[in-house]
Amino acid sequence: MWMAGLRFENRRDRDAMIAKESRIFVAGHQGLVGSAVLRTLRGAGFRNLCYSVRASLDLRNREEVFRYFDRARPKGVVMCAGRVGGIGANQSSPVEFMAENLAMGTNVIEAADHYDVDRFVYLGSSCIYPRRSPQPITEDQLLSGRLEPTNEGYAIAKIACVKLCESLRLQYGKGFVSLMPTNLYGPGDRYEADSSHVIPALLLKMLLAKRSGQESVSCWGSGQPLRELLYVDDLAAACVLVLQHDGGFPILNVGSGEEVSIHELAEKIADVVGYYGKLNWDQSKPDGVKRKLLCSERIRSLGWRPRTPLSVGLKKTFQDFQERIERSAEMERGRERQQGSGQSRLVKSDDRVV
Ligand code: GFB
Repeated sequence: MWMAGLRFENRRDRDAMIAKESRIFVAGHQGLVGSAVLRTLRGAGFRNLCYSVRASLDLRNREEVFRYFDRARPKGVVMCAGRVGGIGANQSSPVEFMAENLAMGTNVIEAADHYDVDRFVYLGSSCIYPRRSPQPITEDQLLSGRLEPTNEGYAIAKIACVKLCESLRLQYGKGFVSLMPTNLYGPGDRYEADSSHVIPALLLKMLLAKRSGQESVSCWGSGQPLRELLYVDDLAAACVLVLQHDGGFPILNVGSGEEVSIHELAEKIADVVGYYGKLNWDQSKPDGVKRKLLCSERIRSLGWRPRTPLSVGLKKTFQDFQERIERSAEMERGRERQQGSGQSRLVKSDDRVV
């Protein structure tokens, strides 16, 4: 249970207002979450957004991060940057998942504290909870048991940053909040057969199999684990909500409440893709945690609700994937041009790339 008595004891930045004119730094704006946060902020009328491409700002480099904050002076930060990947990538590269996420997280949190931002939203993950947590998982189960081994490195980095945010809040009254999203999917994901999360990996494998007339697709594990899935724009709405309004909690779970077995999910994906071949379950691949359903009562008490059912979200995601494939040649040329100019393709005239 979070220490309710301390909640407003040190009240200061937590009461600060984040106006639509306030400058907001979206760290990791080209990723799945960051691009959704940028879209949602724009849709909500925020007009003073800033972000930077990796070529000009390496978040693993403390000096670069501090220099960036010194120039940009944001009032709010949404920290979406990180090394992310599915169960395969986590298992094969624990060093990179732990070290890079620790470096990026602590650099950005420390710089945000040093330059006195009013509101900081850190993105954690449901995998930071113990692997045998009672379900649905409440926020107070953090650090109450052993972690899931397939993503221990990533989880430890995230836990350190969540705790740093919480400590800044408790010790100095800072407006730092961590959101703990469940498994995410949506437009702008990364599509790689071996290192993506389950939805982009299966969309990719099934689309390729359909196009080449392949009779079967290899799915990982037993298909038995359950996953709660959340469309990324729904998470972005939660980020914007807590950016504007501090609800008084240091950690808030964000889940859809919609749980499916991986087996059922694979069938839904096959349906969306229109792939009618066989699904082979490769049990030499890991299942990961059996279940991780979040209790999202806290964020719901602030008025947030998930808006996108899985059936709708999967269709939108696949549509985005197909459009991206069709545009890929053009995008590749565009990316080369942007790298030349040091700017992101998401840059709009009223945003600043500082
Ligand atoms: O999405 P996923 O990699 O995330 O895997 P986790 C979810 C489930 O889908 C696992 C199964 O049981 C996989 O075995 N699966 C079936 C597949 N076919 C595939 C496939 O082709 N690719 C993938 N990737 N999975 C991650 C963590 O775990 O969750 C991260 O490793 C992060 O750290 C993320 O926290 C949210 O839920 O297992």
